[in-house]
Amino acid sequence: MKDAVKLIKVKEDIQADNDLLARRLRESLRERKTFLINLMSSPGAGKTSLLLQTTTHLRDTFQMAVIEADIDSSVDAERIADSGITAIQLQTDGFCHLDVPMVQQGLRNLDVDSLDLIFIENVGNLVCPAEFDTGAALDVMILSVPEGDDKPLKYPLMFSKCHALIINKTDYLETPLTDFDLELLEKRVRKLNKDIEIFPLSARTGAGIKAWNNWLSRKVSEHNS
Ligand SMILES: Nc1nc2c(ncn2[C@@H]2O[C@H](COP(=O)(O)OP(=O)(O)OP(=O)(O)O)[C@@H](O)[C@H]2O)c(=O)[nH]1
Ligand SMILES: [Mg+2]
Repeated sequence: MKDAVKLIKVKEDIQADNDLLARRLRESLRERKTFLINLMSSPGAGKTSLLLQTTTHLRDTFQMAVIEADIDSSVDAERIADSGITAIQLQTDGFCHLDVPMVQQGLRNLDVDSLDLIFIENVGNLVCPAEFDTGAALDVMILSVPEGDDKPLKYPLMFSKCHALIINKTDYLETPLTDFDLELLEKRVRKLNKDIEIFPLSARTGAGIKAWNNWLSRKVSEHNS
C-alpha cells in the first residue's frame, strides 16, 4: 500500500521554486541598479520606527520606497507615507511571511527604475520570514532589548541567515528595567554567524543610528555603481 501513495513535499517544492525566482529577482535588480533590503523582526521590535529614522537621514542621498507587509491593516504604510516616502502595503491574508511572487506584486506598483533603495518591512515573525528568500540583496533583522538576549538560542535560523543584526531599544540598557547582556548576546550570535554586522541603536533617541545609516549607504552605493 505504501508504494501506491504519492508523497509530495509541498513545502520543499515551493521553496525550491521560490529560491530560483529569488535569484532571478536579485540579478534583475542588480542590473537595474536598485537595492532591495529585507527587514525582519518579531512584532514590535521597531521595524517601522527604524525605517522612519533611516529614510529621514537618507532622503537627500537616495530615492527610496517602502513595501510594508502585514497580515491585516495598513497603519505602517500610512506612517511611512505621512513622512513623505512612497509606501505600498501588502496584506498577506494570514501568511506569516513574504515570498518572491508577493514581493513582485509590490514592485509592480513602484517605479523601480527611478528608485535607488527599496525597503521591505516583512511580517513581524522570527520564524517563517527566515525560511523564504525574498530576492533582496540584504537580509537584516532587528532584535529589541526587551525581547531578551536568549533569542539566538531559540530562533537560530533567523540569526544565521541575516547579513546584519540591529539591536534596537538600547535606551532600555540605561535603566534597571532589563537584564539584557549585550556581550553575551553578541557571543551567542557570532556562534551562529561569525561575519554578521551588529548595530546597537535606539530608534527612539537616535543613538547609534549613524553607524547603521553609513554602513547601509555604503552597501547601496557599491551595489548600484
Ligand atoms: N523605548 C524605545 N521604544 C521604541 C524604540 N523603537 C521603537 N520603539 C517603540 O516600540 C513600539 C513598536 O515599534 P514599531 O516601530 O511599530 O515596531 P514594528 O517592528 O514595526 O512593529 P510591527 O510592524 O507591529 O511588527 C512603538 O511603540 C515604538 O515607539 C526604541 O529604540 N526605544
Ligand atoms: Mg511595523
